[in-house]
Amino acid sequence: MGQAELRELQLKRLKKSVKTVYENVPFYRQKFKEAGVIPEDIKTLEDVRKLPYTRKSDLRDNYPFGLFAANTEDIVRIHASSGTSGKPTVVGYTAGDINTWSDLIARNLTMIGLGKGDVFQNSVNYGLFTGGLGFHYGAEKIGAMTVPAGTGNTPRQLEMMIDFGVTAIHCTPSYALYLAETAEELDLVDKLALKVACFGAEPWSENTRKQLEKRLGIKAYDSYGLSEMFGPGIAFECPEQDGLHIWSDNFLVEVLDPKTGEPVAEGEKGELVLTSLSKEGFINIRYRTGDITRLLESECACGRTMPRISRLLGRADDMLIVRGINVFPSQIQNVISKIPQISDHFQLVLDRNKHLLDELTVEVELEEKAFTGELQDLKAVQEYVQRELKAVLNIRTNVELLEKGSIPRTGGKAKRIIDRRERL
Ligand code: DLL
Repeated sequence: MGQAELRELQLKRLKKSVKTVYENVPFYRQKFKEAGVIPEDIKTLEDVRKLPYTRKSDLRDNYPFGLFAANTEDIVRIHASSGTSGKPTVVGYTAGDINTWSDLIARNLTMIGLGKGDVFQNSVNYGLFTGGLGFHYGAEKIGAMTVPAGTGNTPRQLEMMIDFGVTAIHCTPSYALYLAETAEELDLVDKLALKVACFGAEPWSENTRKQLEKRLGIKAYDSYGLSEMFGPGIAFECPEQDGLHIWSDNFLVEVLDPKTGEPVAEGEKGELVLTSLSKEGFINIRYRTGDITRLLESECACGRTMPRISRLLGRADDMLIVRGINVFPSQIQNVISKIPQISDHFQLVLDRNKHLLDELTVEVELEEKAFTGELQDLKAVQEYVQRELKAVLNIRTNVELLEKGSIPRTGGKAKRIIDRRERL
């Protein structure tokens, strides 16, 4: 689609999205009122900047269905995010949304040469996580034989891949590394018929791409998405592997300075802010994704006219992704500050174990009068802290008790996070 035509379509869809949320979602109507804006103020695409932002906390505050723009009886599916703090963030889809989303995934898979005759193994979680059903419907739409493998039991996954003649796989890049390791151990690599893989949902580097392509004999493509905008399928690499095409007929793309909210200069990095243009169930206006990227200005050698973003360059906030679960250091701080046996100083150490899984160690300092009540020795205190953290984070952490004063103090900001994980 040419630029003029695309902009015309975007504006038409933007006006519709804005009008729908204004009429159907009290949260948006209130926010628009506070910002002094009404749907009729949107006359050009640039007018999107008059609209207020939406953040993850808005979804939580309106849990579960408060931001839905369609009647709940028209919602045919929900998904929820993997976040750990408080309530999950819930998103809803109408039948039309499921169709649009499947089309988007189909578009991505077609772009990398998949279609009828391919056998597509979907090795991600099929629960509330959007990666499972999202990819599944898209893979069926292109006519691929789709294997809903889910996660776990890696030798069995490899057996299926060989027996079914799997040509394409979708999983997280960290799981792909584990799959490769297991295939090598079992001497199965030569028996695989894999051509391509789609990896996403967490950061991974060019080095990992090269490594996985070599070890598995595949071409590996980066896939970006987030639950608040359908799930996977938002941006995807073409065979050029030079940035991800972002489907801006469905999402209005802004890249802003996370601190000032001003658009960054052409090609500079900033926070990706997205507005839904084609959704019905849950329409998100100027959503602050927290993801840092940049818009690639040059035209893509593949000839597609949709804009491209670079692979993700980090996060605007300090969210950590530990084994696929979003962890905020502030949550850990909250737990720690409530336990009298330990001081408020802490450090988070992230490592990758021999199975390439993330290990989070929370280093804390023992207070002088630590042993009280039932907690009479180091082990009891350690297990107590571990339990308290698990209750909030939903993941197991290692807890290391240190002598008071061991964690470095600085006049400025404390360095809370030591990430020893090699960039995947
Ligand atoms: O992770 C959707 C998805 C599923 C994408 C399968 C790709 C494949 P959430 O659980 O809501 O949704 O997490 C979204 O994960 O804001 C990014 O910070 C991060 N993320 C997603 N894709 C990538 C990627 C799914 N390719 C959050 N590279 C996003 C780096 C990614 N980070």
